[in-house]
Amino acid sequence: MNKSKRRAFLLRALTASSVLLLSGCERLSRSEWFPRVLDSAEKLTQATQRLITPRKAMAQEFTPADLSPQFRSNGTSNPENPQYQALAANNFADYRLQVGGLVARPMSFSLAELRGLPSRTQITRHDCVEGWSAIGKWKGTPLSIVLDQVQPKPEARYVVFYCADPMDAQGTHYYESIDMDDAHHPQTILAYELNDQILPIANGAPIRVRIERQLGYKMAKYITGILVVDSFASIGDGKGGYWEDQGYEWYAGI
Ligand SMILES: Nc1nc2c(c(=O)[nH]1)N[C@H]1C(S)=C(S)[C@@H](COP(=O)(O)O)O[C@H]1N2
Ligand SMILES: [Mo]
Repeated sequence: MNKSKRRAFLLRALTASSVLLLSGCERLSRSEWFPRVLDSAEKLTQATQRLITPRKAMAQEFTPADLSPQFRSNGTSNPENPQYQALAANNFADYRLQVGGLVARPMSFSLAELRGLPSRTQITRHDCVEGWSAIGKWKGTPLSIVLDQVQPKPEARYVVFYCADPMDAQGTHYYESIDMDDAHHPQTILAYELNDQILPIANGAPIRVRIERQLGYKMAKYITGILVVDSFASIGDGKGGYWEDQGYEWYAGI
């Protein structure tokens, strides 16, 4: 595209998105949460990204030739939690993933039950804010399949992941949250395999989530429970995740 064509294109795109924003505003202004959304520049970034990249767009997938020689571990590499250690000692045979909150049918899943559900395999690149990336092959149960089973209620807005690893002496555990759009994204999976092997402890055994259109810290490892909520204001310090409570952005889109 030459310069003037590109400019015309950008102008058209801007006009189109302003129209979208306006019609969005009309709808939003009638809902209570609009003022809260507007006060955050981050939410605007999120809204802009959604205009530019369709909400359902897939993250890039790679081929086996692209795999990193090793998928490193970051953050917790082995939770200092006696209950977790007891489960690990028994190869997670007694592990149960609790799924509850604003759902019609709270359920718990053993590893065998999760593995028995339809699975998805994907080779994707993981980007950590600390400045490293790695390409890995993940296999797991799409979160949407688990959600279909528990049936979120109409007021459900977020999915919160609780983790086994304590982060401080007070016993604050790692946690994360995503919205229902990301929860239903086809590449959002509850992974139990990495590079054709059972998910190693260093990478979040027995279950860690992959959210391929966001940064590494969103991808909670050592998941013990999933809670469907309409707000995360009363969880932790209320920012939606362990790192968010320390100042990271809740929406870490890439
Ligand atoms: N429970 C838990 N999940 C976590 C972390 C953690 O410390 N604890 N670290 C996060 C960060 S910052 C990154 S980059 C990835 C690292 O995943 P990996 O150990 O498989 O490389 O996990 C994320 N999920
Ligand atoms: Mo990270």
